[in-house]
Amino acid sequence: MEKLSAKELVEIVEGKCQRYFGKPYTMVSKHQLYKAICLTVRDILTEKRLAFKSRRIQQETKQVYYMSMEFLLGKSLKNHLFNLGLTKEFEEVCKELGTSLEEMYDIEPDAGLGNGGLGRLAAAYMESLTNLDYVASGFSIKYDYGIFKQKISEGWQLELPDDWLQNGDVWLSPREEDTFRVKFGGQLKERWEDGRLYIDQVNCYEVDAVPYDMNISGYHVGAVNKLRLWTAKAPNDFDMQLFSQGQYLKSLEQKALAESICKVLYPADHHIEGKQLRLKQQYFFVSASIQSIFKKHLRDYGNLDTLPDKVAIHINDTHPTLCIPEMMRLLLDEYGYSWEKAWDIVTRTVAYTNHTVMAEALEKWPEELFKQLLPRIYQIVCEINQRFCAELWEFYPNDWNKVSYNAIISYGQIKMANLCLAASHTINGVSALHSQILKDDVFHDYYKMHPLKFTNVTNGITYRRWLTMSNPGLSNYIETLIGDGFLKDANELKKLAEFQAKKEVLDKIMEVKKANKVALAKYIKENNGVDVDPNSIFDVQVKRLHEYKRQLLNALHIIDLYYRLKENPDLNINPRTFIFGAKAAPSYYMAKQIIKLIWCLGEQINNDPDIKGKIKVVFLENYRVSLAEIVMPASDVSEQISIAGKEASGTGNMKFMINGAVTMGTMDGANIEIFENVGADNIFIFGKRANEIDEINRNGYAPSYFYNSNPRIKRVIDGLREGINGVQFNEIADSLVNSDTYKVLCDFDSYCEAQDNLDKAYSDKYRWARMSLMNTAMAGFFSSDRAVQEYVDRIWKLTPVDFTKPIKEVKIAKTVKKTK
Ligand code: 26W
Repeated sequence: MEKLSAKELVEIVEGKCQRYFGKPYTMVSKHQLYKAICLTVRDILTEKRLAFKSRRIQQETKQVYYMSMEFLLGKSLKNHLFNLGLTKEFEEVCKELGTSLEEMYDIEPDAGLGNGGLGRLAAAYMESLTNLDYVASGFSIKYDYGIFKQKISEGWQLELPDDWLQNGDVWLSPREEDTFRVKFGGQLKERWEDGRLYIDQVNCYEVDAVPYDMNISGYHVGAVNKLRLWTAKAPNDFDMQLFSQGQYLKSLEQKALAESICKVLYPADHHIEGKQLRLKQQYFFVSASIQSIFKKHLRDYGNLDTLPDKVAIHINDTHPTLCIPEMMRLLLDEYGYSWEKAWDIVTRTVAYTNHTVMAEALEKWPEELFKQLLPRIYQIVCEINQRFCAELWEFYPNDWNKVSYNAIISYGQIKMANLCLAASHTINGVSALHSQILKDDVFHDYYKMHPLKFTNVTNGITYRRWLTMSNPGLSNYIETLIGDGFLKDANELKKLAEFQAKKEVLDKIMEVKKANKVALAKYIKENNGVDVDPNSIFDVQVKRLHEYKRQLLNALHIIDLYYRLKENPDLNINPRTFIFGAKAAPSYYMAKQIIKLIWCLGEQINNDPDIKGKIKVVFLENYRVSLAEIVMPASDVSEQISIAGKEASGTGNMKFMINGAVTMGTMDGANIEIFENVGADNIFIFGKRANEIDEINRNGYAPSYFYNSNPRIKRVIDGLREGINGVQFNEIADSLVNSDTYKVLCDFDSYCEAQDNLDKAYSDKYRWARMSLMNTAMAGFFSSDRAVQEYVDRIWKLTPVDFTKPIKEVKIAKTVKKTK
């Protein structure tokens, strides 16, 4: 496909304005212009995708379906243009049309269809699969409202709806012809016909799943993949009969009930609520997805026997687990397979990634609720469970505890992770440590039965977005040093290490960092009204708020430092700006208290003349992908301070690293691999190791000991009780002294010491710049292209589409021009 010139593109955009808004481009609003531009890009991508599809069909390429409740895409326009190599052309287009590309980028809302790491990872993997010419489709829900917008009012978090479809729907193309029906509730009726048993679900209520497709682009490649988002619709918009009888409201009820399914993304991570609506969401999207996968496979290959050879289905955490019994249901009930044959197909097709070891996040459903909502699926899960328990019993004879602990159904609960283990050919964790913990602890019993099923794939990030697009200053400079090879292969960043002793390079790196800090300082001034000094250390912790991530440890260190400065205003430290960003799950009381504490710290410290502006504290509202794109390039210090053993991987840590921030971290998740890549000289490690935490837990932990024996800890906790900015934080103080589940007090001294070391390192300008450079240089391993290749090799066994093979001319070529 030849590249369109700016002139041709202008014509197409003009055509879109006329067609969609009935006006010449000179008269449309900026929002309409934005839409016309996006629609143009969408058409270019769709044309490419169809050409890619023809190759896939001709080559009968195996493909992966990535099932995930969350895809945290962020903004798309900039990304697509970058990937297509059309940024310059569209800059010209915008100029011609009397606007700027930046202005267009600003209009686009973040597609916030995710909470945090798991959702962002799903988006990254779709993009990397595309970068590598693999065929992949993502499946999820088209939520009307994504992750809530966070407002901070006097330090308290408020949640506002995120109406992302307002300007975000331009990327979505409805595909009504691919609608599937999903059934809930009712009763089961058995029917024998032609010597075969059929199960009918009667008196159920039915919902139509209508797909909307989004293009996923890759960097300078021929591939374009798709993300399919399902929306729920009542089969009949409203019941005419009821309406005629005068029951107006009732006639609309069905519609409202159906549409409630995709209304909103659940905003809690690491804590399940067991709500019926969430179970409905899960079944809704996997049922539609599996039906769609089967239909396509039958169209392409004629029967489902070959499914495992041509299709890999990936379960992103347990949320899409129901695709296992749904596949069984279709194979048994619709396609007449025997149980054994159906199970063989399913178990050779599905694989599962675990993303958390937090017990409260491992999904369980009350058996009664499950049975009523999904009667046939329940039957099938019971059968899977029986067979699974028989296998457990054989391996652990007479060990009732082990059998019931590992069973899929026990004590009135259905445990999704255990169902995933039973059916998946491969199970992986997301960092070396996490995968080890799965084997040693969380899934230990099952691991002993099937050790070969377990593997590790350390997470990765879309480094072009985080480095080249978000930090053009650094990326362009890197290009002058090592060429542009790193844009295709992140490992080439290693070549930067050669320059670690070159002062002029280090000067330039720090100059770029400074410019990025000035930009962030401007953002902070505009949004928080706080003046921060771009010459101070920008020390940043941005991630979901959770006690295990220990934002509280960071806050306690700041309080301690503040008291030290009050005692001695001439304390010799580098000025520091502590920056936080974090959304709390709306029902997570303690998390909201911690946000309030951080906010109060800011109020008190930023307005205290005694400390001469040496430290400042800023809480950034509404942390999201597009804000991360401003924060990462401007950070000096990356706070990755979770209690060891609890952060499965972390991916923010990788984004900071590639932007040259130095990690202050525990030996947890992927921090360990960052440490291994960057070396001990270029990272600050502190705190108990995972095995030490285990030992402390075994021996019993008494946080009051630290309070009573450590005067600094005592002073800080007493300070919480006395009040920060006039607000007392007794509940936080109590929880620290009485339980301290996440061992904040135990790691406090070690953290403070590491912070002092960091301060010293920063005083040596070139030492710090070298550390920063080495972090960027060694970050290549954390590319999601590498991670996806590992999934392909170890789990999905895909081959890329071959672009060197000739292809028959595709009919749809040149549609872009025709539809202007
Ligand atoms: C409410 C149910 C629930 C439970 C868990 C919702 C969401 C989750 C996710 C598994 C939480 C999550 O995002 N985990 C993060 O996954 C990232 C990608 O692998 C890791 O880098 C993070 O360490 C992990 O916390």
